[in-house]
Amino acid sequence: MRTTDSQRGGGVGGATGEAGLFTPLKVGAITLAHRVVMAPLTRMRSTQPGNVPNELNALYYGQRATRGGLIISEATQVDPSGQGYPHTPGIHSDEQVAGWKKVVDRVHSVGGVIFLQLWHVGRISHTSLQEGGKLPVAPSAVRPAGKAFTSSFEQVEFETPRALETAEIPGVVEMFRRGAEMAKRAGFDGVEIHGANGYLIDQFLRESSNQRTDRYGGSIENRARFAVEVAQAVVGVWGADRVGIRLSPFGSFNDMRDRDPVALYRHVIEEMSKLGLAYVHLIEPRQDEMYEAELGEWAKRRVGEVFKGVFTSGALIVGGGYDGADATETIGAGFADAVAFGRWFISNPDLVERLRVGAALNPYDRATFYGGTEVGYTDYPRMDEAGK
Ligand code: 8OZ
Repeated sequence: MRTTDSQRGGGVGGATGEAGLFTPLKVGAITLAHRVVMAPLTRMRSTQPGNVPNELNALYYGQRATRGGLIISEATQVDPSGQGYPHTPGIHSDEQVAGWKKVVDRVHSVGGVIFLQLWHVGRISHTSLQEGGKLPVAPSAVRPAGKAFTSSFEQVEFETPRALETAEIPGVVEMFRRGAEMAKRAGFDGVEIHGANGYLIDQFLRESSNQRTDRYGGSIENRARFAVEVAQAVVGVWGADRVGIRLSPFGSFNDMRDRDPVALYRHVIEEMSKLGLAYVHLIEPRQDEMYEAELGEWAKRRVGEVFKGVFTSGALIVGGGYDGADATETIGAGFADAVAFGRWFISNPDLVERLRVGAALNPYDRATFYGGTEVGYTDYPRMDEAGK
C-alpha cells in the first residue's frame, strides 16, 4: 500500500533490496542504470534576487545523483509571470542558466542524468510575485479555493486570475519553448513539462478551471490543445526522445476537478504518444477523501493500472507515496517502468543505495521542506555517516 503522509522512518526498503528497481531502462535517448527516479521537489532555496540556482542547490542535487540515475529538477518557472512561490528557481535569465549549469555539472560528474522541469503556475501565482503587481493569468477567471504564497512566504486567499485572450496563448507556448532552449544551454539531458497539480497546463486540461469557449476550451480535444502545443514546441527544441510530461489525472491539489478524468487523460497520453515523447510521468492521487469518493473505483487502483497500455512511445514513470516494496510490486505487475520518489529523497541523499540493500530510511522533517538554509536540505546523513 502507499505510505501515509506522515513522517516515518524504518525498514521501508525491504529486507532484501528491491530487484525490480535495479534493472536498466531505456527512456527515449537515454538508458538508465536503474529505475529509482528522483521526483521534482519544490524547495524554494534559490538565490535572491533573481531566483538563481546556487552552490548549495548544486551540493543538494549532487548528493542525490547516481550513475545512470534520473533526477528531475524542482519545478522551474519559464517566465517571471509563471512563478507561484517565493524563491523558486527560473530558467529565463542568463544568470539562471549559469546557476543551473553548476547543478548539471555536479550531477554529470558522478554519471547522473538530469532533466529540468518546465513550469508555469497560471492562477496559482499572486500579485506580489508578478512584475508590476499584475494579476496572475489563467485559462479562465476562476479563483481557486485555498491559499496562495506571497513573495514574503505569507499565505493569503487566492485572487481571481485574468483569463488569457486567445491571441495571447502562442506567447505563453513560446515561454515554454524558450525555457526549453535555455535548459539546453544549461546542459540538461532533457526536460519534463509540468502538466500536473493544478498549474497552468492542468488548468487548461480540467473542467473546474477551464470555462473557455474558444478552441482551447469545451471538448477534451480543445482542453488538451494547450498541452499539445507546449509539447510540440518543446519537442521542436529537444527532439521527442528527450522530453517527458508529468500529469496528475486524479489529483485535486490546487482545487482541481474533472468529471471524466480517465477519458481526459487517456486523450492527453495518446497525444503525447503521437508526438513520440520519451516518457509520461503520472502521479498517484493524494489522500483526499472527498475526491476519492467522487472517483469511486478509480481511486482504489494504481494510476499505472488505470492507464496501462495507453502510452506507447516510451517509458511510464509513476510517483506519489511509494516505498521500495510498492515500487517493486508495481514494476513487477507491469503498471510502470520506473518509480519516482520525492519525500524519501529529501531525507535520504543515498536513497538509491538504501533501496538497493534494503536499509532503513531517515525520516523527513516537513518543517524544512520549503525555504531556509542547508538545514533539512543538504545535512541528512548517508548510511555510512556517523550519528544517523
Ligand atoms: C509543493 C509546494 C509548492 C509547489 C507541485 C511544484 O505540486 C509543486 C509544489 C509542491 O507540483
